[in-house]
Amino acid sequence: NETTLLLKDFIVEKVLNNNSNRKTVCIQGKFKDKSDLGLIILEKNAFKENDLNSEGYFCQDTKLRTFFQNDIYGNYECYPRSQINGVKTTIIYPATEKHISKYNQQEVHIVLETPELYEKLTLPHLAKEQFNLQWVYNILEGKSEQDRIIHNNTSETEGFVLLPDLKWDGITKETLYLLAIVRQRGIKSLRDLDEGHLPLLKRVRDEGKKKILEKYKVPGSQLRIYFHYQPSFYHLHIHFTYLRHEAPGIYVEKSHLLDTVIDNIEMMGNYYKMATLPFTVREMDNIFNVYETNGHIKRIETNVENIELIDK
Ligand code: M7G
Repeated sequence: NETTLLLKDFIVEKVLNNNSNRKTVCIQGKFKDKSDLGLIILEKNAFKENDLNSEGYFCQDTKLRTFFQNDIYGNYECYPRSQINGVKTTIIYPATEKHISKYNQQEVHIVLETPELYEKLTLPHLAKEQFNLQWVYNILEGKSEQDRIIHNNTSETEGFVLLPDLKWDGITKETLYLLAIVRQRGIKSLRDLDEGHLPLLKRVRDEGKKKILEKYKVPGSQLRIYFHYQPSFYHLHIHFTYLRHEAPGIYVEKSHLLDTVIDNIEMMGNYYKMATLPFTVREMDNIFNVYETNGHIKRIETNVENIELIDK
């Protein structure tokens, strides 16, 4: 499936999400002569401090278009040379319905998942429907992204791979984002963790911090190290982001700091088997239907008359 996809062959069908704050846009479309749907995610890059000099923005090739000049105030659009003006681009092809739903802007709700609801509703749903983990296995088995790996612990029980996340270019320190993927298979998420996993979790934390300090000169005290619940991919992995960077998905309703997780398990070995874990669901997700059918959540009525009634 390693065919080359060209942007010039992309036929836009729908803009799923256009976030002016994050300067990202997600577009659904088709590639010429291909029948499957594709997704393209474009993101304007953060400024690199290395580019703020006479070889970067302030070089001869930079063009300025003047909007206006008024007294001491000048307003322009700047066109730097193309190498520093790149747009981070992610292509997902072929994209499934689940990918499209993931990137669609839509109503979100919080569900309180008790251990009983996890067993009864979430788990059977996961067994039926989840994202394919092939990309994870490709990394662990040495088939993809091998040149990006920055640390590889090959122990069967405590081993993991540390590498730049898909969302990071691997260079710009300002937006540092790495992922630790554990080697052990079958640990689906935070929910599965217990005292048996403490050595693994501590190893990921300590070795991860050490490698990131060595390679990127970011100390452990400036790293946000966390799990997502629910994750998109049910093979245990841990996110490492730069504290200064407001990375996507660091919201309280989705993130659990690794240090807190370790501490909770140390106090109570089966903490995550007993805890009620909140998580967010979007109305387009199939799991929303599962929780809705069982009476745990209600869809927002978009009908204007209904909204007026609720307000009164
Ligand atoms: P998650 O918490 O399961 O889901 O994290 P999220 O996407 O809702 O955060 C999975 C993480 O893996 C995300 O941060 C993704 O950006 C990252 N990721 C996903 N894929 C398909 C890849 C990939 O192919 N390579 C790498 N390096 N990272 C990926």
